[in-house]
Amino acid sequence: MNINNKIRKALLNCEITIGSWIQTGPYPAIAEILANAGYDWLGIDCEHSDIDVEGFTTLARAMHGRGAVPFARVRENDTLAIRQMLDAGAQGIIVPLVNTAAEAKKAVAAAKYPPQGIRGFCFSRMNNYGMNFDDYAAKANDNTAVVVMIESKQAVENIDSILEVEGVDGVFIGPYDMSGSYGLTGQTDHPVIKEACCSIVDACAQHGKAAGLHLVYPTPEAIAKTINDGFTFIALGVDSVFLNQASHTALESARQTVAGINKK
Ligand code: 3PY
Ligand code: MG
Repeated sequence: MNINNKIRKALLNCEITIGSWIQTGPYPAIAEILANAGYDWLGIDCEHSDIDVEGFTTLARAMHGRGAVPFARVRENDTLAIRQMLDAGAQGIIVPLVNTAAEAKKAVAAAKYPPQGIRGFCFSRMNNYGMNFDDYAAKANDNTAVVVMIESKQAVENIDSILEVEGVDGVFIGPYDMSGSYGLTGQTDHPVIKEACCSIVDACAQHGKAAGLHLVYPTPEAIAKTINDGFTFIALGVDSVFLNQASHTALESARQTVAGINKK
């Protein structure tokens, strides 16, 4: 295997990588800002946003040459959705709501060319519109990362069989869907959810596969805990959350200062 994709290599070696998440839309400045910040990878969310294939392509172009590897969180576990994102420039896919080994196999098959899978061959952005067809076709399976999302009680129950699927490079926990599936919507710190997350990390360690977590609110304490717990594929924040928090904090501090001046 000759792997050039630094994030797939890190996933297979269970080495820590730090990514972030784009959800606001297909705005190239956001991709440039986050890539320039130095994140190892960026998850472009095509499940919970209006980012379509064209939007993904725009963001992947903005990231090009800036070091951050583009991952697509595809809109669903769908063969065409996965194929189109890979053709557009995704070097990894993050597949939501994978609950069974059969669903994990379907995701891997969509992402890999025959004989390993059923990805269709064609000229696309990824092979420089056909100019690098042979080279890309020969190396793509080794260089395409497949991460499946574990975000339901059913997936937690099936974690061993999901991790046994060849071609699953790692898993990524969606804490919000996970909490919802246990009837604890939004309570991502609830002991039941924490226990589920621990059982996933343990299973990953047993199967030698990478465990990932989306830290939507990446406080220093949460980051330290995530790393100490054994997660290696870590997404920090969401572009919208960064903007929300920084804008609210700045305004709040200005309002307090003005109130202090007016009191005098
Ligand atoms: C979730 O929390 O369900 C997510 O999908 C976050 O990425
Ligand atoms: Mg989710």
